[in-house]
Amino acid sequence: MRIITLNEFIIERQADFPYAKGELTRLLSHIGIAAKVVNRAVNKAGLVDILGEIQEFNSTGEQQKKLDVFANEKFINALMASGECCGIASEENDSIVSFDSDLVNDGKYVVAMDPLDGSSNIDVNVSIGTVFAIYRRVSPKGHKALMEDFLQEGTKQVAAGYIIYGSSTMMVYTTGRGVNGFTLDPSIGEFCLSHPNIEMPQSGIIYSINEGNYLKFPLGVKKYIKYCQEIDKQTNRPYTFRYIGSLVADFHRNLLKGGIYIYPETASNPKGKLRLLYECNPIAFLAEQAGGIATDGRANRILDIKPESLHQKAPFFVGSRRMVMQAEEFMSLTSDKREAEAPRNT
Ligand code: AHM
Ligand code: MG
Repeated sequence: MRIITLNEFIIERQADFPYAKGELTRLLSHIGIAAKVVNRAVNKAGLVDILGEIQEFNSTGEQQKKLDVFANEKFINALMASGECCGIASEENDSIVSFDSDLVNDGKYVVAMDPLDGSSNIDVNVSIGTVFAIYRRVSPKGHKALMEDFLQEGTKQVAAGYIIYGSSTMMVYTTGRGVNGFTLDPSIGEFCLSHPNIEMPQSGIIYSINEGNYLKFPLGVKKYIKYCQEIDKQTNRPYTFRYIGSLVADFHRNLLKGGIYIYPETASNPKGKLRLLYECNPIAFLAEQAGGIATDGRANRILDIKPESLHQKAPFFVGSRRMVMQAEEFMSLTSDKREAEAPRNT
């Protein structure tokens, strides 16, 4: 079988965009390089002094891990070196980072990212990931990137993807023409096409949600969870519960096997926990490109939400189309004040 490396693939795909000049190609391949550098650090994290916490706090006030900071630096450096990206927004930085040099001011893209998602899993050898969304800047070229370049709806993404540092390391991305996955072959140090044209099953048997928050969930979510647990041979229930606590890893599994991931609003977090710009939007773009859907649980498509601030959060329902629609139905038929008849089988 012919091996197709990530770089070969993105160069070949450039032909899909007749007016493309190779800028996005270069940007994606620099992301691939940073992914390899971070992967090396993740792999030997237990051996060197890179685990643990440092006394600094990120944009949302959480304590940063050393590996978060390391990954942030590596991705920023790679994006800057590509010359195609004029600024980044990262979970690890309070404000946008605008690169300021003649070379990068001409870059026509900005990148929003969570350099190391699933921070609570870093120290315990459980899968973590990097998530990124690429937007075309709206401010004029030749100047520093501005906030307005980042506050764009998810529908404006030109590319998005993630790297999962799991039992193997993979990069999965889309440029709006389907979703493709590449597995890092450590013997040659290259990402190789392993999952072409990924299609998410329309339905599945896996539900992923932090059930520890059950009491704080909206009634619709509580009822949906009970629905998942009911016995019904026709619809393969009870479903299987799987929750890693790394969005990338939970989504990756559901993408391949079929399933639903929910991080809803709760009483204490009325907007949920996940960040719209660099967690929900890229994952939603991938989900849609693979045939799935992503909503806020209130019938709003994630990709249509107009962001108002950099670290804005959104409730997130993502996964196999039929499962997300079913969960939406439970949400629409119940309100937190009144119990209503729950919908039955799809
Ligand atoms: P992080 O970016 O600080 O790691 O937080 C995001 C993570 C997601 O990867 C994961 O799905 C979720 O937070 C888990 O949150 P919880 O522990 O509340 O279930
Ligand atoms: Mg993080």
